[in-house]
Amino acid sequence: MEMIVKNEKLKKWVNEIEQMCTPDKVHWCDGSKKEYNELMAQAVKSGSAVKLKKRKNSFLFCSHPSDVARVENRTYISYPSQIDAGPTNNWVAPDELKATMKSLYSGCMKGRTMYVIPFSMGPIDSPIAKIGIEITDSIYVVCNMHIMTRVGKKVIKKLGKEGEFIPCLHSVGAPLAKGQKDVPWPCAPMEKKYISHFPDENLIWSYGSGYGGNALLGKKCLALRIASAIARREGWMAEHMLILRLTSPSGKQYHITGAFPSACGKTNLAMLQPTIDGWKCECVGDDIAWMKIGPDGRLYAINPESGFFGVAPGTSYDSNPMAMESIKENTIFTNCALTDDGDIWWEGMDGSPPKHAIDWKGLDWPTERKEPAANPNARFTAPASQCPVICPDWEKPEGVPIDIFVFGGRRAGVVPLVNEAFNFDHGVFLGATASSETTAANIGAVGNLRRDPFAMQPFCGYNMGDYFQHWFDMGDRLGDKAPRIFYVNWFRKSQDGRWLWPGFGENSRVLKWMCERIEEKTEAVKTPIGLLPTIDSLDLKGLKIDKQDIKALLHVDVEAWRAEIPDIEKHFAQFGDRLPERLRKQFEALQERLK
Ligand code: SAT
Ligand code: MN
Repeated sequence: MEMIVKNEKLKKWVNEIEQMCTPDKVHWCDGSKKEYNELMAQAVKSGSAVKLKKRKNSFLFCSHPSDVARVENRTYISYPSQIDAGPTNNWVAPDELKATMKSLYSGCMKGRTMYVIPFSMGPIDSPIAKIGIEITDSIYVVCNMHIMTRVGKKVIKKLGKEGEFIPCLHSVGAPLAKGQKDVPWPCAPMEKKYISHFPDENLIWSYGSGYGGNALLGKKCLALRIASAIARREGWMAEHMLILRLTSPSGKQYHITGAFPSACGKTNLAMLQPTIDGWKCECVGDDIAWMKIGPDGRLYAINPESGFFGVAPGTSYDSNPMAMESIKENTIFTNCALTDDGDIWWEGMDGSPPKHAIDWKGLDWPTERKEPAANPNARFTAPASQCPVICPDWEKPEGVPIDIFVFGGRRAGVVPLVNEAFNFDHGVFLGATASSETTAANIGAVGNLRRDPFAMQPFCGYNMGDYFQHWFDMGDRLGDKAPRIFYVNWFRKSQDGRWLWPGFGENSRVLKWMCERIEEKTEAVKTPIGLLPTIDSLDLKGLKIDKQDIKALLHVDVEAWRAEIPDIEKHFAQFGDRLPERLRKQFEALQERLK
């Protein structure tokens, strides 16, 4: 395969990296099916992947047990001064971090092939799209990038002679000595892993991990951490949000974006199948939204990705039929179990568990210790185009106009099912104080409560206090065309630990209420924390739910909210004088209302 590259800057950079990493070979990715098939065949031959007998053109990879999720404590935002990274990011000065990483990168691709992946985040012709070049020594990364982004010749063509690109360097950090046999999932030990960002230079350096957001650098590294910093400079938004289109029975379209932490059901919500008559939902994106103000003054969103990197466990025809349909073929599975007939399986899939399987660690399952067959952060990588409810406009270069922002998290208590902000400033306060119980998407303890502002805590590429201010600035520019803001919690539990709300398709009832709110067709009650639905204003037709449970879902427990105050205080205090005055005012107003 020959690809003509005219961009001198790109050639120079690739050359420099080759000198530093000393791979055996360099391969420029053309993005073709042929390339994908050849690389997969190689991965199968070497023992890194298994071709699934039961699923067309689909493969299973299982990682090293130490490399199963994003590593937030090894993720760095590197500016010359620490204050610009802010209190929520790990920081090392650029010179020092680069020196450390250069010594790791030196000779790190020995015995391997270096792949150069030209990719576009966003439809190639979109004015919102950006070009990245990922250099990696992992076939798994190349194949995933083929699905998650637009890759290859068309990107090189678009880049042309003078085009700008974001350089993304990745290595698994496991050079091979002469004659040394490779392992199925090469990676470096934890203390040598670095996921580093240099936002002043639009530069990403990742070392030592082959998993998900640590290695597929278009995703969290470029489309969120670097893009959020660019977006602030240029006056747009890069958010950790799903994008969906809801169409009412009368044919009116509403576009909704929703920010939820990793593994809190964004993919399920993005592919929701409404249970209420006449409403239709279509998916535009399930993880990231890039939004710019259009010529008409409204906010337009594109999905910069072209695939889904979804959490597998819990995904079933019951919970997310559209995801199940999306992964029928041409899908990469990671850390799922392998059944004896050559398919994948995970906890929470439809039907009864297999009698026997090979678990994600490669062992016979079930095990005596009753461990799960699939890792809790097991994933599927599937082309978005395979989703039966993908929105016909999902690749529209100018994006879709946003009507509603939804924030949320996983909270067993306190936070009601839904709550509307009094106004944009109050909405920014809701986003800035969003909280959630932690999940398996990050290496660390699961189930701890943490503040995850705008679901961007692990993904904001600059000082979070400045990011809050950027939200106010965008709101000011949007004025009365700003999307309305709501906060949801699908995860509230009863005293005896039962989910109060059925979730999934039934969430359409809550979205419908939001649409009726913006049409001024339905009522809300004013509470100290925001505007809540009256019991009768939620459409509960055909839903078997106890009146008491609905009451509990919509209950605002003033005592419990007062108890949140010290935690919000502590959360805000960390931003010092970078905390916008307008947020402080919102906080004071909340305390006043709770008195
Ligand atoms: O591993 S990823 O960062 O891509 C997935 C997630 O945490 O949302
Ligand atoms: Mn995510």
